[in-house]
Amino acid sequence: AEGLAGAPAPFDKGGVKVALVTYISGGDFFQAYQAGAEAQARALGIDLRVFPGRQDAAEQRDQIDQAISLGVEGIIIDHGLTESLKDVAQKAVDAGIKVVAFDVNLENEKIPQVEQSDALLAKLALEKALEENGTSFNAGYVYVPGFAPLDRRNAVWEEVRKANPGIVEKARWGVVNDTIAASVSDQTKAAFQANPDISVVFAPFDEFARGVKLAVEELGVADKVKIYSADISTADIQEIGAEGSPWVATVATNPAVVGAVSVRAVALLIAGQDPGRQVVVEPTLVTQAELREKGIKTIEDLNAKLPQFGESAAATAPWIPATAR
Ligand code: SR1
Repeated sequence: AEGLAGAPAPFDKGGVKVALVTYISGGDFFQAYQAGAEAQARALGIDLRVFPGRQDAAEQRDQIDQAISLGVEGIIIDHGLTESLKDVAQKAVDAGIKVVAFDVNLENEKIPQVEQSDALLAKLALEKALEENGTSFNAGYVYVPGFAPLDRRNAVWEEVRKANPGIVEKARWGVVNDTIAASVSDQTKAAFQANPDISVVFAPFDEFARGVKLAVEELGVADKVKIYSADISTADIQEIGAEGSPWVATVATNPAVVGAVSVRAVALLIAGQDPGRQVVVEPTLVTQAELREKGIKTIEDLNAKLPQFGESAAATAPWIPATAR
């Protein structure tokens, strides 16, 4: 194994084993997150073992056990459900393994939380919705409780609704499975058939937004609906920017940057350094109008045109090499 010159132990010798245990492995966000984590791991000489989740809580628990048995020095737990993970996460901590959580609350003060400032993300998306639609409209809302980022975004949705009684939530739907966009599309059709007067949909996950867009286009009501979301990918940029697209704004980080930050956070812990209890990557509002005006077609274009999108100062140290985005 290649050591990293000038790095603290054990990175000076190389070959540090870290596990990335995911809950959701499909979809653009999670693929880009993993690619960013792998790039940062390579730059640090980390031997990163990826355990792909299949939206299966029991399998994810089992994978954390496998990582413990493998003798890893760090584990990144990426999403999942608190109740099914907190005891096995504690088992890893008790075994002396450094653990970082991305978007899952493991109720453990030894485990730093990486997040995208979900409260700010939801606030920026909903401010844009209010700016464009006023404070009275019939809304659809896509939400699945139990996922930390969605729960944090939901808290803001509830506050905004309370502050604006003219916003009527006509229907709520959502699912996290292995075909999220297709399933949400089917649910959206049923919701719109029962509530044809919905004009705004808050869908704070790009797989949700993609499903809603597909459904309203198939129903022929895309010109009467506006979708506000979270997340972005090159495929999303094309969907948002397309002629007549109802998907008008999203608030997002670059998921590859979040993956890199997660690896840096666990590397700091392994080196005996403190990444902080909350490791936050700030999101950016991206509108359909801006994508069209600036001719942004890909994530690389976004990195170039919005510099704050393509990098984060979270969990950095002079000995940690930056990675190409
Ligand atoms: C089911 S949770 C989905 C969210 O996780 C990440 O935070 C992404 O932003 C995505 O929206």
